[in-house]
Order: sequence, then C-alpha cells, then structure tokens
Amino acid sequence: MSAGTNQIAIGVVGVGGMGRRHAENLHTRVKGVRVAAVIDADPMRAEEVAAACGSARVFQDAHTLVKDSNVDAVVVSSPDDTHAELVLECLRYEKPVLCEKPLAVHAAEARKIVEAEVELGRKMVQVGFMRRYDPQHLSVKNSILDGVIGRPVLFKGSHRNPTVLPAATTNTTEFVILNSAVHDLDSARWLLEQEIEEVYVRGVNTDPAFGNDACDLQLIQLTLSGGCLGTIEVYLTAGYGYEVGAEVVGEQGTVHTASAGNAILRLDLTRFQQIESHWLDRFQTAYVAEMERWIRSLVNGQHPSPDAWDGYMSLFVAENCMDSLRSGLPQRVEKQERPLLYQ
Ligand code: ISE
Repeated sequence: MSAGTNQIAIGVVGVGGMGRRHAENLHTRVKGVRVAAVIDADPMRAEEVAAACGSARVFQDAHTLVKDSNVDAVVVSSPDDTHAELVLECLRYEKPVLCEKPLAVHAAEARKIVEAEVELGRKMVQVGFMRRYDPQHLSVKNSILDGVIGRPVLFKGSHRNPTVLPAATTNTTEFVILNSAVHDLDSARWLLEQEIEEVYVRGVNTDPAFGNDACDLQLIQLTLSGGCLGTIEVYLTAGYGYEVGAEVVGEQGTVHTASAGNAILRLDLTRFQQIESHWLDRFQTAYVAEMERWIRSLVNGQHPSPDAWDGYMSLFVAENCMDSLRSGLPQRVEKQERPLLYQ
C-alpha cells in the first residue's frame, strides 16, 4: 500500500488502447486501488490519461516507474516486444505485475520469467488472457466442469477481427499467431485442462492490404494430451465485425459460447443482433473482472491466474505453430515439465 493511503498504488506502462482501458477501469471500476503512475511513448497521451485517472504521476522512463517506492504493482500494456524485460524488472523489484498478452515475443524470454518466479519462490505475474473472465467463456467452462456434455472430444475456436492496425509490425503471419492466436491456444488449454501435443497450421492471405502475402487467415489443428482434437480459425481481416467463439463437443453433448450481450432485434421478417467492432467493447466485462481478480490476489495472497506458466505455454505452442506453417507439416510439441511452483 502506498504511504498514507489504504489503496494499492498501480503504475501503468503503456496507455494506448488497451492500457488506457486498464487505467480507466482501475480508476472507475476497481475498488481499493488508485492509478498512481503512468508512462507512454506519447507524452501527451500519458499526460491525458494521468489527468483522467486522478492526477497520476507521469514518468519518462518505465524502469524508474517500476522501481518507484510509491508504486505497489504494475500493469504492462506497452508494445509486445517490451513485455518480457519489463516483467523481469518487476520481478527484480518484487512488484506484482499484470502483463498483457503475449507475455513475450519469444518463448525463451517467457521461460526466463518462469525461472525468475521459481527463483523467487512465488507467483507474481498474471497474464492478460481475459477470456478466462468473460461470462460467456466461463459459462462454457462451468458446463464442462459440471460434466453435462460428457467427456470432451473436440475444441473449436474462432477468432475474427474486422481488420488490424495498418502498422507493418502487426500485419505479419507471426503477429497473427503470437499476438492473436495465443488467446485461442490458451482457451483450449484452459477449457480442456489438457496440453497441446501436436499442431498443424495452414494459412492464406485473403487481403493484399494485409501486407506481403502475410497469412491473415489461419487454421490451426490441435491434438491434445487427453485425446481431444481441436481446430482454431484466426481471421484478422474478417471485415464484418469482431467476433470470438469457443465450442467444446463432448460425448453426450456440446457447449458453445453464447453470443455477446447485444439485444436481438426482429424487424421486417429479419432477426439480427449487432456484433461488436472491437475487442475493447466485446470484452469490457472480462477486463474489469480480470483486474478485480488480480487486485484480490494482491490483497489476499491468492495465486494470480492465468500465470507465467500459461503465458509461457501459449508462446511455446505458438512457436510450434509457426514451425508447422513454415514446413507445411504437422508439428509435435515437445512436452514441457511444469515446475512445482505451477502445479
Ligand atoms: C488484441 O491484442 C487482443 O488481445 C484481442 O483480444 C485480439 O482479438 C486481437 O486479435 C489482438 O490483436
């Protein structure tokens, strides 16, 4: 707790779209915390968000923010290639951290984070796989746990963006997997509680504007450790809207994420429901819930979830997906020994 208050002082590194939403949610929807510090590559944006979140301090250097004694915990929502070093810095100063996915841009970097937590002997990292806090996904998870569909045999994920930012760094085949498909790989692991043993990935370019024949549409086939199969469709230029779904087929039945919250309108012999255009809208409830869970873990010592091992495993499988895409062949995923800390 920062001196003089009973609120947990949070520093937010990166206040672009996602980081700004995290800061706003912490300021307006999460109890027992205050946004004490922000930093962004765009100083004007940092000043704006700081002012909007109760006059937080604006920092010029992320490492200075992390080690500041008036910052109790850190949200890392800066560009993907900054995540690993910032998380390791948080661990060096024993600052709890919620890191946006992906945990790193290479599995080896994420492994270093796992090893640093093992060295510390405690989990201090939560990863931003917010679907685990989405009501529609939780309802699927609970149906599986209740056993109503019988033994799961097939996972089917679909992940469609209308389009992605016109930045060269985002319009690559690797980005589709490392930045987007990691959500679906985590969903498969979480919903089925099984590890992914083999992947087989095909991809096509459906939109020349996506850039350099990059595969904006990819189909990932999975074989999992409990005998389940899986398919994941990731389509980053679907055009019609932002839509994510998961279905688990069991021996007795199937359970699918319900469509999100907008009303179903019937008009002129037509029934329709508005679809979101952006993940910030579709998953707002989940973003608040994941932040509340993180803060609870800081207050009552609960383990953060999903943890650094989940962050590492999603990346390790994602890199195997890249190998399969390059080779055109199925790729066996080498079994990873889960450290005791994560069992
Ligand atoms: C973005 O970073 C997210 O996390 C969204 O949930 C995902 O759907 C999108 O593809 C990512 O780029």
